[in-house]
Amino acid sequence: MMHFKFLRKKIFNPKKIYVDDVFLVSYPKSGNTWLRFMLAYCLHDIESESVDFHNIQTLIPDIYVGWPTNKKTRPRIMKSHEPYTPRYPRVIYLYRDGRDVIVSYYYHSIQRNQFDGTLYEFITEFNSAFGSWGGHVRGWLDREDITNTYGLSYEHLKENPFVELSNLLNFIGVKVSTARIKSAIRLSSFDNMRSIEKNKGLPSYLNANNQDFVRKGNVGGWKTELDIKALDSFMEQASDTLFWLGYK
Ligand code: PPS
Repeated sequence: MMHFKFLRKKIFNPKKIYVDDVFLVSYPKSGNTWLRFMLAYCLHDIESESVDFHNIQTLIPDIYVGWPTNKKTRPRIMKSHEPYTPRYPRVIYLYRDGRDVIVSYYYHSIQRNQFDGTLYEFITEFNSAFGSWGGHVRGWLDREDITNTYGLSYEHLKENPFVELSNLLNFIGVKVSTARIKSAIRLSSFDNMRSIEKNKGLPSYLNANNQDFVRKGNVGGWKTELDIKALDSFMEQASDTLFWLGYK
């Protein structure tokens, strides 16, 4: 039985790309929105009181929602889920433990009625428009010349956000004060983003039957979600990449 709807393949034709453009790339559900919020606070003077799920599209646009319209702000930073493409001049690649990603992606797909089976069935049957988790990570990070690519992990960001964000801003080539970085981290905490979601809501393209977008934000949540069969099946597909990235 087929448990998923075939999703339209998101082949994306970028408009004009500048040499200093930065693409914030990740496999779905790797924490991209959280990093977008932190970068938005660091790089933009936010006139309203907070970054929210509506104005983030103007600040750090998601390319599937719309190409940047603000021509003045450079470098531009844009969110993408594309599998490896040589067209992006500079890339921040955010990765997360594939076992947590697959659990998060499962709930995301269930909430959006893109899938209606079990987690095991999701792992064995789901056909993401962006390919497999392992293939995506290897495509972006396992290359000989990755000098234009800065890789960082969700787990390290959680563990040491100040150091990770400071290094990332160096890669982008912008100077941001310590106070501003600290406040970006605080304002983008899980609890704050959750209340922003509750108070200001989600745009329709993110809203999924009124389920939480800022869901759990756990490291290692997979341990209580994946049964042996589902875990074995995921490890069969992805253990080489998990171990290559240093996950246990
Ligand atoms: S998407 O739909 O691909 O853009 O999703 P993405 O933003 O990449 O990832 C969603 C997961 O990130 C969690 N999240 C956070 N974690 C930590 N801190 C903060 N502030 C935060 N905000 C969102 C979100 O809950 C999703 O993970 P899960 O495991 O489902 O909770």
